[in-house]
Amino acid sequence: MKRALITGVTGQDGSYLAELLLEKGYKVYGMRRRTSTPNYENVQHIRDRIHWISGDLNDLASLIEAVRQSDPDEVYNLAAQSFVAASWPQPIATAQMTAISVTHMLEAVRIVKPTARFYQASSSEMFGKVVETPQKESTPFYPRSPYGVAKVYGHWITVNYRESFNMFACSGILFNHESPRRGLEFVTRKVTDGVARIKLGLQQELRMGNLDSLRDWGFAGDYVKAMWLMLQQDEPDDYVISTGEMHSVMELLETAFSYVGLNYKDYVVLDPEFVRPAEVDLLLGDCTKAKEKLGWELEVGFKQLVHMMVDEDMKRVQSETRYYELMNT
Ligand code: NDP
Ligand code: GDR
Repeated sequence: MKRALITGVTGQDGSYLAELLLEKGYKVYGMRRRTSTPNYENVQHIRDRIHWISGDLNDLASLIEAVRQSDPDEVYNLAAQSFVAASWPQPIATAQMTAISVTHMLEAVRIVKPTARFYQASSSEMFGKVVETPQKESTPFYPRSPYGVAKVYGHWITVNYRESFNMFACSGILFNHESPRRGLEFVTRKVTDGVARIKLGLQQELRMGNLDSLRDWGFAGDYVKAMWLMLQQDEPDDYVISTGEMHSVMELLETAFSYVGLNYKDYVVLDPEFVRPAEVDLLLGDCTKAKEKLGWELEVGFKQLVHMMVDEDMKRVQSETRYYELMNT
């Protein structure tokens, strides 16, 4: 039985990856940090099948202990401060959790189990300002946020450990991927949750930032398969994972609102609070290498993804409403 350690297992990607590895018969160790109010929402359905280890990215001793306890064949380093907008008001915390923490994790693996295969969650946000389009593994980085800068560090330190210590370390440069488990502050989920609340009469408007930005949005369930595939190859390498299609935030709004018979123009209010100090105008990935070398294929397209997320948010908001009505009768 193969053993895997996942950091960030309670997040969107961690939950899909844990499901995938459990299906494949892995013994899955999930590292989670201590919080005053633990949140297992994304992994509730598999909570009993995960071996839980307490640890924090900022605490190297706890990471060493996590690797020692799990004795992993594969380590998936997904934990990070992952919200780009929060990286301006919290640039130092972001550097610690998204950049330096990668060295912590690599050191823990190098010291305790250097033969373990290592996956680093890198990001299309590293491409930032458009230098070349579509963006591929060889496209130079030009990050536009403290988050993007931190991810560039995480990417290069992973490459450096591979080249310095001969570790099997891979960096997956993943473009935006979404799901009903996406955090509520990210744009797709903010929109699908807003659509559900507006449709059900619980909210009157949706306050948004830059509607012109273009993103290459895929489904998280498809993307975690690529993470696994990267660690099954003969040689470690870095891969772009994307759909090769891009859509604007405006198209996202149109797709989500029209699905429930509404016109987004009647509800969307532009709010400077959600406009970023520097924007990544356009992200479009070329994942030819992943298709050819990993045999990776995506299954869920943009429209299907948005509809899936609206459906799930409609169900969730309806059941929350019923619950509060019951509590108040
Ligand atoms: P989420 O924000 O959903 O999950 C982040 C996870 O990291 C959570 O489990 C969180 O725990 C954990 N975490 C945060 N800080 C710490 C800490 N100090 N110690 C231990 N755990 C911590 O992110 P996603 O699942 O969307 O993304 C996974 C990774 O992939 C991230 O590194 C992200 O930057 C990267 N990425 C994501 C993309 C996307 O489109 N989703 C695209 C490219 C890269 P808690 O539940 O306690 O908050
Ligand atoms: P992003 O995702 O920054 O690409 O990072 P996000 O969904 O936050 O923003 C996408 C685009 O939408 C624009 N936008 C808004 N965004 C939010 N959150 N809220 C709004 O109201 C709003 N209005 C417009 C943004 O300006 C931006 O252009 C995600 C994260 O998952 C990262 O961790 C990951 O590395 C990258 O994707 C790839």
